[in-house]
Amino acid sequence: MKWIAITRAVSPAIAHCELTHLDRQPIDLMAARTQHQAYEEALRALGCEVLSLPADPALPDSVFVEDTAVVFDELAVITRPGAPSRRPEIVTTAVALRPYRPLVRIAPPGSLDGGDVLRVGRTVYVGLTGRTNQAAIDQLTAELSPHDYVICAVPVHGCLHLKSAATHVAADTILCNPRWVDPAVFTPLHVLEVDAAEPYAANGLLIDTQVVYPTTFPATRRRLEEQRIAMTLVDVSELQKAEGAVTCCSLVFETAPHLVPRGAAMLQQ
Ligand code: CIR
Repeated sequence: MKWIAITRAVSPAIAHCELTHLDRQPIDLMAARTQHQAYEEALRALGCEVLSLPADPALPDSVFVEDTAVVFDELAVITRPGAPSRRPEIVTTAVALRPYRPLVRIAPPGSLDGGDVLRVGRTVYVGLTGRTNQAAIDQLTAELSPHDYVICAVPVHGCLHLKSAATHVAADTILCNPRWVDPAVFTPLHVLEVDAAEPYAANGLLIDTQVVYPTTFPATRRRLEEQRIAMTLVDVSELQKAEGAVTCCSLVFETAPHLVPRGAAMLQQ
C-alpha cells in the first residue's frame, strides 16, 4: 500500500464531545460507528492501509485523530490540542506514529490542533484560532524551517479550525469559505468558494487525485464537479454533529515518503 491512514474508532462517550460553534444534538452512536467504518472503507478503496486504533470511553473526541499530530515526509509533529480534554489523545497517536517518522512535540505554552494545519507542497498554512496559538506556530516554524517549509500564519474567524474554512482539493485548488478565512492568503493558488448556503462545505480530504467529500453539501459538490474534481462521497452526518468533518477522522501519509526536493515550487505535492 502506498498510504497509511491512522483512524480511531468512535468513542462511546462522543455525546460529551467538545462543541464550540454548534448546539448540542443527540448523536446516534451506532450510526456514527457505521458511518466511520464506511469512511475507513472509502480510504481502503483509495489505496490506504487503515490502522484503526481502539475507541477510548474516556476520550469523547478521540475519533478526530487529525488534531493530535501532523505528519510530514521528514517528521511527525505531536500536537498539544487546544482543548485540555483532548490532550491525553496524543499518547496513542504517538505510539502509532513512532514506527513511521521521527517525532517532535509541541510544548506549553504552545497549543496546536492538527485541524489548523494545511500543507500545500512546502507551504504550511497554520490557522490562528481558539485552538492554535502563535507560540505553537513559532515551535512549528523552528522544527520545519530546516526542512525548507515556509510557515504561513492565517487568521481564522467564525469556525473551529483553518480546515473548517479551507482545504486543498486539487493540485492548484483550495476550496474555501471566504466568510471564515481571507482567500487572498492562498495566492497564487486557485480558490473555489463553497456555496454560501453550505458554510461547512470547505472540508474535503485529498488523497492523490480523489477528494473524500461529505454527501451533505450538494451545491458545493456541483461546483467541484464543474472543476472536474473526482470525489468519493461519504456520509459523516453523525460526526458532523460533533463538529467533525472528513479530514479530522484520519492521519494519511505515505509509507515510504519521496522527499520533495528542497526549494521546489509550492504547488508540488
Ligand atoms: C472538537 O471540538 O475538538 C471536536 N468536537 C471536533 C474536532 C474536529 N476536528 C477537526 O475538524 N480537525
